[in-house]
Amino acid sequence: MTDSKKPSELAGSDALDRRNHNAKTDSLETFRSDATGQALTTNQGVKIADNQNTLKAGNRGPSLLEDFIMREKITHFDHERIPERIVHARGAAAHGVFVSYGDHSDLTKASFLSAEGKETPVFVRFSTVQGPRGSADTVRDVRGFATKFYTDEGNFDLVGNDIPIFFIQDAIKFPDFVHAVKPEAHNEIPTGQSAHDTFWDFVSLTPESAHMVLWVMSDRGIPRSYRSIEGFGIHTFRMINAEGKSRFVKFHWKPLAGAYSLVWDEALKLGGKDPDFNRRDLWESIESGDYFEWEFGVQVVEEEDEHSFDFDLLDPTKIIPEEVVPVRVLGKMTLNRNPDNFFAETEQAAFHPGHIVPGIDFSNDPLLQGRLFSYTDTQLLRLGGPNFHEIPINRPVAPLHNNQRDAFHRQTIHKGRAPYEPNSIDGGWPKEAPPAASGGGFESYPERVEGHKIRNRSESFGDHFSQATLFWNSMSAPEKEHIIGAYTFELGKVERIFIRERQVNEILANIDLELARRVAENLGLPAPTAPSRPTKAPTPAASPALSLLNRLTGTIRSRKVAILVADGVDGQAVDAFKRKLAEQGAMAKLIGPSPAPVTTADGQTLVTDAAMDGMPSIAFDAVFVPGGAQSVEAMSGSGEAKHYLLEAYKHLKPIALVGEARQLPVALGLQADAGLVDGDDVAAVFGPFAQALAQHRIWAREAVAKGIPA
Ligand code: HDE
Repeated sequence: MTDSKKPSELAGSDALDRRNHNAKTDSLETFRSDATGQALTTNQGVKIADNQNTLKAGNRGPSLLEDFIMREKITHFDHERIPERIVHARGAAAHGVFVSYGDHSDLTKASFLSAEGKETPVFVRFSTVQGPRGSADTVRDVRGFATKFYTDEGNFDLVGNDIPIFFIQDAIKFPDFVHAVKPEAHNEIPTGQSAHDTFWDFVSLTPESAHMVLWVMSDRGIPRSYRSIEGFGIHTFRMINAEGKSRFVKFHWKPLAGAYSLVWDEALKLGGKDPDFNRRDLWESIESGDYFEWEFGVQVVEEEDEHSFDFDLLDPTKIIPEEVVPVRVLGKMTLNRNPDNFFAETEQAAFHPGHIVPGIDFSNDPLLQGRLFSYTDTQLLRLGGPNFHEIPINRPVAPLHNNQRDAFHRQTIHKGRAPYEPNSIDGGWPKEAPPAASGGGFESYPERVEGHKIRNRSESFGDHFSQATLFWNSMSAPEKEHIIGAYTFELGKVERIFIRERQVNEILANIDLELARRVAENLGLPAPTAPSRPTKAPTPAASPALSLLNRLTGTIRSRKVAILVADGVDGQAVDAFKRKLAEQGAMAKLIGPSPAPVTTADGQTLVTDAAMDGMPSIAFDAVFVPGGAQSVEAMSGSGEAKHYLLEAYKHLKPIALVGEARQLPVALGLQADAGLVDGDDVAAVFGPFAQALAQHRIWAREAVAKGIPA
């Protein structure tokens, strides 16, 4: 019998052991509550004898106001919801650990980067931007990637995204942008999507958004997994070492799993069939010990090189191509523990780009400067007052003492008598800590600043298109096709034709005329023949690091494979394939015609993980169909099974078939290619199958289907 584990079994002792082991860096232990073996009580600690019935005047009589137990319970329930985040409402999070690869004190005096092997606990929340808390995970959108490092010098929050630039250059435009991308004001449609008039109205009137919108229309807008996104701090920050030497840095997270995405049709279907697709993947992977990992790095620019680029380092709509300034890798983050409680941890987590530690500082990026105001302000409403830093998930592990007092939900009980500084009554404590090479107080970098008080945008922020052209030039042929498809889909949903036209003529034509022409033709609009304003060729002309096809690892680690089984299946082939996948760190699920177990050709019972309609092919990276005459015959006659394979094929996934299953592609009219691997047995197919899977998709198949260049 195959030893496949159902997800429910993952909550067993293995997962618990792992969780306990990974909790060694847990700073929240004293706040966690375990009710095992405990009596049910009120919030006042009074034990409750009857949790089924309200206190009544007689068996059939009215309820009594004096029932403090019922009133307390209902009142608490009535107040269970807090305002959701105005952006990034939909999210999922995990705990983990950051390990420094070395002593990086030449760059920064931040202690979490000061020694090889130094461990710092982290909490990371991933999110989409537009949709509300209950919206689908796989919509086309930017993904938030917010990391809280609980360093021994205080919390450092890196509140980034999976795209290295932003829609706007100045914080004052953020409410406009968000109002435009949120659902339409009159009918609150569409949920979680940018494919509507107000979004395209705004961005077509806002050329600085051109670069970012192009990224969102690329495959980056529909990541396959949180594990497969890159992360970016976007703004230029500073790192400062113990000698006070400051350098500009851009923060990067590089996924060790590689970066790869869904195809659009999959993303749409997953929105309905599994709206929790990304959060489920995060949760289940961690429970099964398959952790999410990233390397953390920085692009470093010397202060004297600030003006040596053809864009402004303070402009958040620009990248520094990695070929120009390579990423210096500083350490590794592993997410290895799921939260115990979604609300207490994920929902109450309060991130803030202004949470920095000595050795890190801001630049004057006007978007960042505005964010430094917004994040505290938003928590005041969302978390009900200025004591949100006392909520367990937000507490630093570093000691915290000051004279801030009182306000809603204060938890600390201060023993001192003199909540002011200076004081002599409490011996002057707590006292200022002067800056020091390490362990001292925070000191802002003494940047020289002078200027007139003006509302203006620097001219150096004026080129909105050349880096969009750079991104377009850097895409592979399939990626370009997907971008054209995405603009066509989204603009096709825009009702006002003049908005479609403006996006094509005044934005796309300035990025690339071929892109503009293809989208115009798809929309039935006249194709522009010239840019609407003078454009500048990008330097470099292309950046290979931008193409997802160059971000694959060449392995099949963490990939998920559906094994289709029915009564009479060749159980040995199932076992052999699963073993080979496990050897390479990939995961298999057994998918049957129904949730019931199936019987193998040699009479064994095979417990399945799900039925075909419960775990459709869109939940997997590839499909394997073992032989077994009876099993294959059942599949040949089943619409569900045929659809499973056709859909996997349509989504460009590798399909391996052995034994009798070799007849299925012919029966389904599937054209042979490098991703359709068949053979006599598992040994014959596994090699080419794994090779195809490591390429993520069979792009040539799409090219053939659409009659486009591969
Ligand atoms: Fe945010 N952003 N943002 N943002 N942002 C919020 O803070 C804001 C921006 C980002 O998982 C809010 O706690 C302004 C850029 C992430 O909890 C709010 C501006 C980047 C998250 C806010 C920006 C981000 C937020 C809403 C323009 C990438 C989710 C709830 C100046 C570097 C964090 C909250 C989490 C959340 C304001 C632009 C990333 C309203 C004013 C650029 C990942 O404070």
